Amino acid sequence: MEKTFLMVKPDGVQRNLIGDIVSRFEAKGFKLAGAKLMTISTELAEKHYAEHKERPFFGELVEFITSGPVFAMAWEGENVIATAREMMGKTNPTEALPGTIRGDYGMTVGKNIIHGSDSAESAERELALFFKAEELIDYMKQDATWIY
Ligand code: DAT
Ligand code: MG
Repeated sequence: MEKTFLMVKPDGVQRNLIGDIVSRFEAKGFKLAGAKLMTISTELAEKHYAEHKERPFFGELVEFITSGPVFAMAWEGENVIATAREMMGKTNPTEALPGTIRGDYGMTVGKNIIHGSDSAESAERELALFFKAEELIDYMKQDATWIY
């Protein structure tokens, strides 16, 4: 089953949104495969956001993501990568629709609450950056028969 990497950013943690965000993915029917509260080192932040290295906001982005604890998560389910991106809403919260996480809670692109992998390749790369293999739990949930 497909897995993605999601992360409540430092602003989401400070604004007490971990529970709400976890609830949304649980209620949708996705399965939590791993989670941890952690602080990101500059080195990890630079690796995670490597694709944006040349962008003018890269320095700010690394500073922000390392500025406080984040809640890193692995979620599993059919089409979870694309569906989680839809549930997050557009990168810029001013363009994100109501009902999405960024649309409901975000105000600026620099503090947009949540990260989510944008493709199968980035999901695999990011999950490996943030989780050891043994931190991703493979288990059955009874509700699967009522979801699929
Ligand atoms: P996403 O997080 O939706 O995948 P992205 O990968 O294009 O978006 O950018 C990564 C993060 O960088 C994004 O969540 C917030 C920040 N960012 C993107 N564009 C920005 C901009 N124009 N100014 C400031 N920060 C920006
Ligand atoms: Mg991205």
